[in-house]
Amino acid sequence: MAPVIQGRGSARVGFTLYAVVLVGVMSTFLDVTHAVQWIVGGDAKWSYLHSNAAPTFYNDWASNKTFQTGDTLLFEYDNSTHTVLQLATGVDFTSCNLKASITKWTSGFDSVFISKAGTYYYVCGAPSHCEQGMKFSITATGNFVAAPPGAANGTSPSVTTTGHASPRAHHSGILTAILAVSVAATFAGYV
Ligand SMILES: [Cu+2]
Repeated sequence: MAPVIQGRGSARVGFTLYAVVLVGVMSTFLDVTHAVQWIVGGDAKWSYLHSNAAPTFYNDWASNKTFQTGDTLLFEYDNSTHTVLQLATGVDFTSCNLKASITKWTSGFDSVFISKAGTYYYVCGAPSHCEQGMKFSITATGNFVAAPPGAANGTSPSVTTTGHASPRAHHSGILTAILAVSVAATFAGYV
């Protein structure tokens, strides 16, 4: 009798280890392949109307999101009215010093790939738009991620997301579900 029970116990331990390893591998895989493409401003996109109505609109949009290296910012806008400037420093950002721009985009559909961890400052280059709130900063964390071919600044992206919810949170839910099922199966003795 004892050897049988011990055998079942070993199988359970083995299955649990297998489940833990599986979840770990999947976490790594998802982390690498599911960078987020954020549509700046969500449904409002990159628009003076929204910043003018609510000067903190873009700051608010960015402030509740987690940005990581490998993510992309997609600026969609009317390029007869707006541009996108990247500013170098927080001081220039705060004072809307447009002359301090280090990069400028003007296509109206600009994809900005985040390779390195750090804080990035973006503003509109149209007169008074930055002062009116068409500005935000992000802080990205993570290891260096080389821009994939065709994803250089200002080129069209191949994938879009709404930018409303983080796909990472979604995947965490899936992983949690897998782990829960694995643990449940183990305790139910389906091994
Ligand atoms: Cu503007």
